Amino acid sequence: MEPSVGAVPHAPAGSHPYRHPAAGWGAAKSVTRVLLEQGELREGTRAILKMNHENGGFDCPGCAWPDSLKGIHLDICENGIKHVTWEMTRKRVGREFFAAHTVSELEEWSDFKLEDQGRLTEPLVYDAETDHYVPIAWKDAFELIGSTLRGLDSPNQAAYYTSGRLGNEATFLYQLMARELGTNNLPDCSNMCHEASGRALTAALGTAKGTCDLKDWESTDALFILGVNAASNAPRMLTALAEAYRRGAQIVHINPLVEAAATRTIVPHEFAQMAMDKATKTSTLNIQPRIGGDMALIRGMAKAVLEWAQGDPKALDEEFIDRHTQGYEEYRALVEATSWDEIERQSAVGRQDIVKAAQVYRDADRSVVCWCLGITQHEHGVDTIREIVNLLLLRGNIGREGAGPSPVRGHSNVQGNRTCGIDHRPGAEFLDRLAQVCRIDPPREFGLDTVRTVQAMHRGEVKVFCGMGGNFALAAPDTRYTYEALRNCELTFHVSTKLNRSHLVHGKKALILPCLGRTEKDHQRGGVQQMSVEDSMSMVHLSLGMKKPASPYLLSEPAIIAGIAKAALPRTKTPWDWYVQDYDRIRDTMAKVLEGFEDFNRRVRLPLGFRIKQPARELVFLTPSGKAEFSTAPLPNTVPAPGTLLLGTMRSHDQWNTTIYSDDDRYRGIKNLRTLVLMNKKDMRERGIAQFDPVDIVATSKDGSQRALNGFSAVEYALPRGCAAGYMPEMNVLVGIKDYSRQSDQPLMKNLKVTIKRSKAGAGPQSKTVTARAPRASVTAQ
Ligand SMILES: Nc1nc2c(c(=O)[nH]1)N[C@H]1C(S)=C(S)[C@@H](COP(=O)(O)OP(=O)(O)OC[C@H]3O[C@@H](n4cnc5c(=O)[nH]c(N)nc54)[C@H](O)[C@@H]3O)O[C@H]1N2
Ligand SMILES: Nc1nc2c(c(=O)[nH]1)N[C@H]1C(S)=C(S)[C@@H](COP(=O)(O)OP(=O)(O)OC[C@H]3O[C@@H](n4cnc5c(=O)[nH]c(N)nc54)[C@H](O)[C@@H]3O)O[C@H]1N2
Ligand SMILES: [Mo]
Repeated sequence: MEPSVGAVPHAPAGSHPYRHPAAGWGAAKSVTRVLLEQGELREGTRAILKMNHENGGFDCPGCAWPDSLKGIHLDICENGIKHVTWEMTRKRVGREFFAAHTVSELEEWSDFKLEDQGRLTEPLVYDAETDHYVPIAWKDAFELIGSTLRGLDSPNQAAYYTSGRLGNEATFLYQLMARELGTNNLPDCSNMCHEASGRALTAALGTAKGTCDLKDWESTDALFILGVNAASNAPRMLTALAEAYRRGAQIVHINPLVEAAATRTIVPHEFAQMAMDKATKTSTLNIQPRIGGDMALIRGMAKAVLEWAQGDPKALDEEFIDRHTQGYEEYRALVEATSWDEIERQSAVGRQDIVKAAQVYRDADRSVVCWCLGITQHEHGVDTIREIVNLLLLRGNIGREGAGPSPVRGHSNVQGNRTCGIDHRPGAEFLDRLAQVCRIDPPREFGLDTVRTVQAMHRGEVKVFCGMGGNFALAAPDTRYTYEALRNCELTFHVSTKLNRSHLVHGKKALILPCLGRTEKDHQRGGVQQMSVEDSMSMVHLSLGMKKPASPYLLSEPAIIAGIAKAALPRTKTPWDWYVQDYDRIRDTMAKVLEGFEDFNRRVRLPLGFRIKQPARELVFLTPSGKAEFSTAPLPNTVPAPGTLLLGTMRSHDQWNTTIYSDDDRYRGIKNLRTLVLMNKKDMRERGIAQFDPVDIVATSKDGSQRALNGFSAVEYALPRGCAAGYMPEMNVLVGIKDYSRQSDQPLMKNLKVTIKRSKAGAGPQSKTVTARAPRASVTAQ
């Protein structure tokens, strides 16, 4: 096969069906390779043994899946280990490196190579004259930020982004700083992942989060898993799926792609099984809707249940519906009025298969529905999640053990970030308590989310951008537009562990502020500090770093926030240094401000931490009607127009968001290729495209504007007709800035309307216009 495109030399690209179970030997091999490459075989292994432990260890920053309740000693997975090892690397990127390379030169480097230079070691400032980053003292860095912020006409000219790994205590200080400064401009990565879940669940149940915990997963009769690639992105879920299967529970996967977690697995911590290569099934039924067809599919399941209920009242939980819900009759009428033809057309799933899934649902006493980005990153994400809740309500699958909605979050503390105040649309009650306890006067008008921050920077209305973790330039939609927006800023600064693209796509002034990672010891005057995090199932627990910091000049995130706040707020009312000396003090304040955090310091030290109460779990619905509310949204039209395809962007197995570990995607059988587009065989044939042919992908935005990627390789894949898929962040160039959902404001990262054509001769995969990891070079906006 021809070598794939890319700025770095590539081995031949390949695509072969993956025939092995998820996890197991492939995972072990991949982990060993990363440990060796990062020079961390001994220390890395030691640290990994301490990860996710009840007492002591640090919380794995790899995903937001909860820790085992059963004291499993190795509650870890391949991708968690890779993620931690990436942070613990022995490699360092110090001042000599920055002296040797200009920023313009680094811009040509791949994202892999940038991060692979190792951990950042000291604060750096951009010197425009020489085009180099040069060392700067912490004090001077804070003063540069402080003076720029003080010089703004309005606090709303700055935006404070959070990527979801920031611990709860740092999060609280961060939002306090923004609000004491006078802005709610707190865009976060949630704006790109689960905003739809929060909005839908709040409207339906009065609670922005899922109601399930691991015990519910362990006792349910049926699990419905929608739009998540668990084997790669929440691998510890594999254990829960295998256990459910062994128990005899039904497991239904709903995904246009049959992902590895929808087949079988070797349970990650069961080494004896691994030695014998013994796999457990993780699915009892797989259904492949067309991209965006989930709402119709769920509506079909509800229709089947309501039809059965006519002869068998037990198909519904009428008592639950009467006592706890609002709007049932309207919903029933709507479902009756939705024809099977329409449901089949919109979901691209036959009635028989929908009925099969509905049967599983009807026959289960208790059902859990889990979802992730395959459901949220759509125009109608909120409506789809509300339809999921409708289905759950029909059989009283909320507020009892083994049942409920269970979104799986992304970043390890993205849920905690929201709980602790990162919200551009804060509630009045929260602001009132913040004002009272912290004696500040927080602004009441809503702030900017991710998309609106990019737009405001582009218009010059936001002049200062702070990235608290993450890699905004690559993670945000519309890469070219986002780059222009960041470059338009007066000042951009990032609190980071590793060098990434966002440091190179900078404002007139720019800073890189290196911080401690979660694996590292955080020494403050009051001793070694711990940070708390909240997982997808609302469990809050402490995380204790154990490694010597990568450099003596690193500061903790709370210390950096305090440094900025003191410089920007000369008359601050907040005792920043006092908080940083001892994080218990931050927690004591949080206990007074945040609902559910009473007695925080004591409860967070319990062996498994504590669970934040979910009122909906107790059948208390904080909705206008005081009941769980059915929704009655019409089915959207999701059928692609003739000649067009729906394209979803997603992660490969060997990547962590914008961090790419290799060009392989093991479970999908892809080797050495990221600039690809997965297509149905017939869709390829219809367009005269053969396996690995170079293709041009043109996305048409809501406003009619077009964006293109050229010379990507078409790869045949078993997805429904009319669908295509490829990787983020390379494909973010295709997502127009105005392509966000009017329901959730989330960019439509799973729902691009594209045409795909064979590239003209000469624009093949070797074409210099396409590089694997420098999307800027590959944009040809039309
Ligand atoms: N190793 C690793 N772990 C991670 C991450 C990582 O990058 N690497 N990222 C973390 C983050 S921040 C997040 S938010 C999560 C993301 O976790 P996922 O949600 O699993 O992320 P994606 O890779 O975007 O995959 C989305 C899945 O949705 C499916 N899908 C696409 N469109 C549709 C649709 O219309 N309907 C349905 N039913 N399915 C659809 C795709 O086939 C794919 O299986 O993972 C977290 N964990
Ligand atoms: N097309 C498309 N785009 C997407 C998505 C998609 O599915 N499709 N998914 C979206 C989603 S769900 C998300 S969450 C975003 C991800 O967006 P981000 O969260 O912004 O990106 P990451 O790649 O997770 O950030 C990696 C960087 O975080 C820094 N970092 C790592 N550890 C730490 C730490 O402990 N502290 C600090 N301060 N910094 C640290 C490192 O410098 C590293 O380079 O991307 C979004 N973009
Ligand atoms: Mo995410």
